[in-house]
Amino acid sequence: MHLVSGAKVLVMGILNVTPDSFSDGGHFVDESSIANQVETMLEAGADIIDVGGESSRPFAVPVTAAEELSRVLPAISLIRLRSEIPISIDTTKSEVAREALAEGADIINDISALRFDQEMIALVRATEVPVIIMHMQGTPSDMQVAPHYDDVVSEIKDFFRDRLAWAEQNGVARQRFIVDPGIGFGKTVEHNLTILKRLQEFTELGCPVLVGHSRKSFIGKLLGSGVDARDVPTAAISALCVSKGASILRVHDVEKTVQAVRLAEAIDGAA
Ligand code: PT1
Repeated sequence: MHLVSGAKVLVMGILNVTPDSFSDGGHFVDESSIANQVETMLEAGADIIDVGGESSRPFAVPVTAAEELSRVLPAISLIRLRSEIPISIDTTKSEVAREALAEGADIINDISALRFDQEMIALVRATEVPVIIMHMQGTPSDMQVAPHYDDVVSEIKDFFRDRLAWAEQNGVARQRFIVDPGIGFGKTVEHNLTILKRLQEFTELGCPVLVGHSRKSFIGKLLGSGVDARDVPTAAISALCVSKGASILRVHDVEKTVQAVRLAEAIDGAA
C-alpha cells in the first residue's frame, strides 16, 4: 500500500452488507446486488473495498458476531473471486476480524480504535495487517445525544497519542496504524467542520489519515440535501481533504471521488 506522504491518495469504496445501513439500507444485501456494487467500484477505480456487517450510524443497534459473520464472509469471498483489491473489514469484534482475514481481508477497520473488544489487540499483534483506528465519543447508540469538546482537534489528537502509546506498550508498532478522526461519531455539525478545516493537524501524528465523510448527516444539515443527493457534496469535501493531507477517503460513490481526488492531486502538484 502507498501510504507515504506525497503518494497517491487512496479511495476506499464502501460495501455495506447491513439490512439497516444508513444511506443504502437494504439495497446491497442479496448476492447479485453485492456483486453489482463491487463491479461498479472496481470499474470506477477503487483502491480498497471496505466491507461492513454492523451499522454504526447514529442510534444503530449492535448485532451478534454470528450475524455479522453471516453477512461479511460471503461478501469477502465474492470480492476475492473476482479481484485482488485490498479489502478492509469494518468491525469492532476480534472474532469477525479474524475470520474476515482468513477469508481474504487485508486491513482491519475498527471504529472503536481497539477499545470495544479486549481481544482485538492480541489479534492485531498476531497479524501484520494495517489497522484503521477511529475516534468516537460514546457509542453508536448514544454518541449523538450531547457531543461536547473544549477543543475537538486537540482532544482527538490526544486520544490517538494515547491509543498509539497503549498499542506500542502492547507490542504493536505505530507504523501499523491509520488514524481516522471519526466524522459524525459523537460530533455536532460544527465539530465536523472544525475537524475538516484543521485536518492537516492530524498528519502530525505520523500516521496516514483516513476520512469517512461520505453522505453523512452534517452534509444534509448544511445543504438540505437528502441522503441520495450527497455524492457531489461528498466529492467536494474529498478534494478539500486531499489538499489538507488525507491519505485515504472512505466513500460510497467511488467514481465521483476518484475524479475529485485526481484534480486535487494535480493542483497540489502544480508549479
Ligand atoms: C468512518 C466510518 C466507518 N463511518 C471508518 N469506518 C461509518 N474508519 C462506518 C451520519 O452522521 O467514518 N470511518 N464505518 C458510518 N457511520 C456513520 C456515522 C454514518 C454518522 C452516518 C453518520 O449520518
